[in-house]
Amino acid sequence: MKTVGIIGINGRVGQNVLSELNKVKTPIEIKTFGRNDEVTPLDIGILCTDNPVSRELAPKLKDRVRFLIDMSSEFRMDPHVPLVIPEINAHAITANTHLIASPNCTTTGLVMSLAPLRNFYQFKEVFFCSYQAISGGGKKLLDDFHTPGSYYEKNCVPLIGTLLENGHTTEDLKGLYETRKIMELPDLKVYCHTVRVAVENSHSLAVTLKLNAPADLPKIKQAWNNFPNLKYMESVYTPKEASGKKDTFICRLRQDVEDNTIIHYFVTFDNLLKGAAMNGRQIAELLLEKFV
Ligand code: 2RA
Repeated sequence: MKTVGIIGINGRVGQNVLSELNKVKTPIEIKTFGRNDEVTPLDIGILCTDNPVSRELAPKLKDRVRFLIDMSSEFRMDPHVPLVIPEINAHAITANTHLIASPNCTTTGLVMSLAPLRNFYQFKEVFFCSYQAISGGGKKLLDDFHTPGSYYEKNCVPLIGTLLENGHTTEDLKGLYETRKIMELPDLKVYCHTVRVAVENSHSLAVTLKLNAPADLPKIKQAWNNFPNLKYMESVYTPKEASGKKDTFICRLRQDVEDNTIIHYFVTFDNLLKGAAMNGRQIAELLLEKFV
């Protein structure tokens, strides 16, 4: 029996990955480990730990775990580690791959909307402003949010992650660098502004995209609807509806009033599912199908 292990089962990401792994159709034995437990040999290991723990554990697991999927941001920008969304760049994993990174949730929503259009257009520039749910900040932020008088109550806070000396935050820059890596467009101009909003679950993005040619709206909608786990909605669709669903939803597509090569649209998706645990499960399924 093929073995898939979760390392870091006691955290929220570990628990979410466990419920996702229970959906895998291929027969697998699921093993679970706390971050300090001795990990037994595995075909696939999923590290559901934060950056310092992933940094420490990944090298130690090399000899015992054939493929290691890391859910933290620790290795995402390592040029030797593929950063994978199976619908977009499954080809980045080969039989020789050992470590695979799963992307930031906000980046995931953006690239899911871009990938189906790359067959028809070149992207000149993309701008997004995020509306990120409290659940993306983990249990601590959720507890804070539910405490009366929380700063996040009835509020939106334009600072996620760490504020850097250049004025950007680590979350803003994930949107830039991870998008370039996943899309394999190292020069793509991505302008990001990330904001935490008083929404319990599901992230959203308002996106403006400049193409190399006039936008054909029906063709764009069709490309989105033909893409796996992505749906264009003709009516307004919000995080409330997206929560608990596997799909990434797009609505409000429109052409710019002055430049027909620019489109604007809104994306919403469950940050804990496609933005995290579901993507981890999909990477594991890809490995089971092709290499294990
Ligand atoms: C957030 N993108 O929403 C992050 C999750 N790691 O805070």
